[in-house]
Parts: sequence; C-alpha cells; structure tokens
Amino acid sequence: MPNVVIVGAQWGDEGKGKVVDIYTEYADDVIRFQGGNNAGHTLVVGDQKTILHLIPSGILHPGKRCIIGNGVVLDPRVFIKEIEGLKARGYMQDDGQLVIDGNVHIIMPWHTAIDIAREEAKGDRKIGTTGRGIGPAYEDKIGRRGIRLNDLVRPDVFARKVDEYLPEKNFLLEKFLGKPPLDRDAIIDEYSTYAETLKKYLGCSSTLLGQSVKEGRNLLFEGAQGALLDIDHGTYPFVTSSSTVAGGACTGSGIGPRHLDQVIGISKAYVTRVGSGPFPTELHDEMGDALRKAGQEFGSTTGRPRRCGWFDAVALREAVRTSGLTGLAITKLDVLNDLETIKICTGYSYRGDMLEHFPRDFEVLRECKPIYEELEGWQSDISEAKSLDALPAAARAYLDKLAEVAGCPPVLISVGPRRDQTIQLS
Ligand code: 2SA
Ligand code: GDP
Ligand code: MG
Repeated sequence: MPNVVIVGAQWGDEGKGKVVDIYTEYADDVIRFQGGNNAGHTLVVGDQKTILHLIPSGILHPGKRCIIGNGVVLDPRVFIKEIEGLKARGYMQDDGQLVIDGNVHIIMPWHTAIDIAREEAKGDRKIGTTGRGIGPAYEDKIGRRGIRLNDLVRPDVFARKVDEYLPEKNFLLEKFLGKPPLDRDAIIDEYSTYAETLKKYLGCSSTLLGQSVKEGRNLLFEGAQGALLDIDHGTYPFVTSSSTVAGGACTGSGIGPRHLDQVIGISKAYVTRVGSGPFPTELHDEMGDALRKAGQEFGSTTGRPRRCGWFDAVALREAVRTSGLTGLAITKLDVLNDLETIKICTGYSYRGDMLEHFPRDFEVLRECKPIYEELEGWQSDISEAKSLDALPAAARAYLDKLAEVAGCPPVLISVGPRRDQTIQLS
C-alpha cells in the first residue's frame, strides 16, 4: 500500500474510525497528527463498539504501530483512561505498539477550565466546543507558552513551567471569567503521576517515520474532525484549532509532503455538523430528525445531538481542493434506505447569483441558499451488500451522482458501522 492520509471531508464524524480500522490491514504505522480528545472515532468489530479519542484507530490490530504525532494536544487523564480501557478488553497488550511524540502539547487543567468558561461567557455566540480544552491548548502552543510531554517527564522543568504560567491563567480565570483559581501543588502532584505512566510511550514521530520511509513501511495518517473545521480553511471562527486538512499530516508528524501518496476524504451520503456555525443544507424539519434517528447522530465524545442535512457538493468540493483528495470513501449510505427521494445540493444561490464554490467569506456564506437536484431513493435495505452490483440501481445512481458533483472518484462505500459492511472499490 502507498502512504495514505485519511481525512474527514465534511464537519467531522464521517466515519474516520471505521475507515482507518479497515485500511490498517494494509499499513504498518498509523499516525494521529492533530486534534486531541475532542475527537470521537468509533470502531465496530463484531458486536463490540470501541470509541477512541486519542489513540490511533489502528490499535485494534496487534502488531501495527500507532504513533501520536507532535501536532496532537494530549490530555493525560483521558489518555490513561483510554489505555486502561483497551488493555482491559485484551487490546494493546504490548506497550511498544504505541509511541507518543515528546513534543505533543499537554492539555492542562487551566485549558479545560478556560474553554468551558469562555463558552459560557459567549452565550448565543458560543462556538459549541467540546469543552476539552483544545482551543486554549493550541493558543498556548502558538503563543510559545505550552507544556510538552518532554517537559512533563522532567519534574524540575514541569514545576518551573507551571510556576511561570499558572499565575496568568488564574488571573484570567478569576478576574475575567469569574471562576475559582487552580491549585499549583494539586496540579504538580496529579501530573507527576501521569508523567510516570506516559514515560514508557515517549518517542520521536519524525525520526520513526523517517526510518519507516527508508524501510518501505506503509504509513496511514488518521485525521480528526473534518476539512471544514480546519483553522485556516474551515468556517472560521466556528472551527477547531488545528489543521484538519491533509497538509496537517506533514507538520503534525514531522514528515515531508513527497512521502504522501494518496489522500482519501471521507464523506457521509448526507451531512452532519455538531456545534455552531454555518450549514447551508441543514434540515430543521422532520427530515432532519429522521436522519438523526436513522444515523444515530449524537456526538461520540459529548453525546450532543448532531445537526443533519442533505449532501452538499459545494462544501465537499472545498475539501477535495484543500486536501487534494485522490479518492472518496462514502459512508452511511444505508441511513438513506427508507427515503422515497433524496436531495443533493449542487450549488448555492447568493443574492440572485449561482455560486459553484464554497464562499470563504463568512458573511457571504451565511446568506447562501442551497440549490438542489432530487434523485429517486431505493427504499430497501442495503446494509448487507458486499459489492456495487448488489446495490439497487437507484443507490448506484445516487453514488455516481455524488462522485460526479464532487469531482472525485469513490474508493470505498460503507453501508453499516461494522467492518464487514464495507464495499472496497480499489
Ligand atoms: P473544539 O472542542 O475546540 O475542537 O470545538 C470546536 C469545533 O469543532 C467541532 N468538533 C467536532 N465536530 C465533530 N465531531 C467531533 N468529535 C466528537 C464526535 C464531537 C462530540 O466524534 O462526535 O462528541 O460532540 C468534534 N470535535 C470538535 C466542535 O463541535 C466545534 O464546532
Ligand atoms: P468519526 O469521528 O469520523 O470516526 O465518526 P464517529 O465515530 O464520530 O461517528 C460515525 C458514526 O457512524 C459511528 O457511530 C459509526 O459506528 C457509524 N458508522 C460508520 N459508518 C457507518 C455506516 O456506513 N453506516 C452506519 N449506519 N453507521 C456508520
Ligand atoms: Mg467523531
């Protein structure tokens, strides 16, 4: 297998966990490169469901190396809980299966407290974050006042950094956000126990991947969230704070772009979004509720109901360009099983003009109205289909139309949450 990057091509929750788990069969190293435990990646093997927040979705395959790249922000509490959960179920019996880059930024208690307090203070204008401290942790990374894993494992360095940064954070929490200050000694005590557990996973993503490239090992990069939540290319400010587009795989792991061969974007056969922000094809009616029910569209991390709408080719073309997609994995086709007709948005109307491109100006985007084409539904259960030929003609026509309007060939179709509910096309 060539080196492959898998990214969400919408606003997240497209089924990255499932698709990465499937592609891991052909990979040697599986690498997370951005985000943190805001992510919730679901894998279903047999009748057992696993939701991963930080650990790469390759972990259920013994012998495959999983790497948490430097671009990730890591909450040690959540990480340790996740490891314990996996081990208790018989996975990850070899600690050598997992490596965390030493330059990963650590999510500190003040990041979560500030994230939650700022959202509260914003009221109606809130971003709808997951409250996991992601934004504040990336702010400190870019502001050059972050604490990295390499710092956490050195008690003197860690204590010095906490002493340097905590007074400013407590000032912000108390004076501006009206929240109680955090206790220095309690943080040092708690985090020193985490350091002991994390030490054994410490490594260097860039060096390891450089060696992997020389040895011809196959690399699989696992994006989190989706292209339209990218800090630069998404629907700012209603985005996450990292580079979710495929380019993030390079900076977030320490490998150069010439080593990436394919970029697979995952798109649902409709669209969901969780949190605030523009969503032109959102359905506020019973159809939206029906999609939420059929697709069980609730956040894998927070349990929040996801907003649902029709497939949006304009938004998807944005992801095709910003991530340079070479192929599409189309998921949750089965969720549309019962519909008589299905709509696809092929363009936006803006003040009487027809737009083919996703407007990068938020003020324009908020006024856009979707232009739809309507297709026949198939009204039958496709969830056990094992090939394209086994799909009803109307379902094949729907897929052909999606690929045509997206301008990207499909490489995988998913018709249910389980591994075996997958049609691989190449
Ligand atoms: P944050 O917490 O700072 O990253 O939030 C900023 C925006 O990014 C969105 N975001 C997500 N969107 C979809 N799925 C995500 N993961 C969870 C899931 C979400 C959940 O798998 O379902 O459980 O609620 C995710 N993570 C971040 C977020 O909604 C904000 O719009
Ligand atoms: P991710 O963040 O992109 O990994 O996606 P999530 O795990 O947050 O959400 C996707 C949800 O859809 C999970 O509950 C998956 O088990 C489920 N899922 C994935 N693919 C399919 C599919 O083809 N059909 C159905 N019905 N569910 C799917
Ligand atoms: Mg998710």
